Formats: sequence, structure tokens, C-alpha cells
Amino acid sequence: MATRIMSLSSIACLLLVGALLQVVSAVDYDVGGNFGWNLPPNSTFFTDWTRNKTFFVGDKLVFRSKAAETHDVGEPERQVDFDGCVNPGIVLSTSAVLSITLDSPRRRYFICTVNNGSHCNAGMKFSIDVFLNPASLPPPPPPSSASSFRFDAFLAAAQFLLTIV
Ligand SMILES: [Cu+2]
Repeated sequence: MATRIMSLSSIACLLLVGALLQVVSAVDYDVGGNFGWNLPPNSTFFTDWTRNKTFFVGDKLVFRSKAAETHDVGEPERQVDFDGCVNPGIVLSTSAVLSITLDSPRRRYFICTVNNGSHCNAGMKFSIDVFLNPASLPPPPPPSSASSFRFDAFLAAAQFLLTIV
């Protein structure tokens, strides 16, 4: 019976940890927050939006534009093109909602190309650095006796909790 409780608690712990990792590992960002991907009130609006955010591989950028405005999303490859609002590469429409998954750790540039770069020059542009998610990195080397002891203690506590409820 004790063994059965032990294995149930272990499974419960693993499920809990798995659920937490899922939550941590992927975030959908609405670009510009509630304001969306629209003509901003000032030229640093979207750059300001990126501040204090850390973007990881697997996260998504969701571009939502007002029905009354026409915007798109281009991705220049170089800083100089981003600065000049030119050479956007493949341009994606935002006629509905556009979602871009951050697929690899690198710097990325996003601009609106509408009206020959005038939207971009008005501030519809931002760059981000995408990092590898620590949760997706390979597991650390075998646990030291200290950390495995801590895990054993955690399991024992979980088992105790299950037996008293
Ligand atoms: Cu635009």
C-alpha cells in the first residue's frame, strides 16, 4: 500500500512539474499589448513595448491590427535595413491575425512596410533577441547527493500529504 501511494505521489509530482514547464516554456505575446500592431502614438512605442521582456524559442508574436487600418509585417535581416525601413524580405499580411513563432535563438527585426516605409518610420518597428529557453536545455549533469536528497525529501513530504488527506 505504501508503495502504491509512493508511486501515485511520484506520478502526481511529475505531472505537476510537466504542467509548470509547459506554462513556462511558451508565451504568446500580443505585439503592442492592448494597443496592437497599429500606428503608434510615438516612434518608440514598440521598442518600449519590448523592454523588460525576454523572448525565448517557442514563444509567439501575435500581430493584431484594427480593421480600419492596413498593416503588414516584414522582416529585414540586417540592422541597417531595419534602421532605414528597407529590404523587408518576405512580407506577411495582417489582414486577420498574424502569429509568428520564434523558432531559433537570434536577433530578429520586424517592420510594417505599408506606404513605402512611412509606417515603419512612424514607429511600426522593433527588434528582439530570442534566447534558448532554459527549460528546453539538456538536463544538467547527474544530481549531487545533496540535490537528490532534497528530491527524496520532497517526495517524502508529498507522500506524507497524501497519507493524511
Ligand atoms: Cu503599418
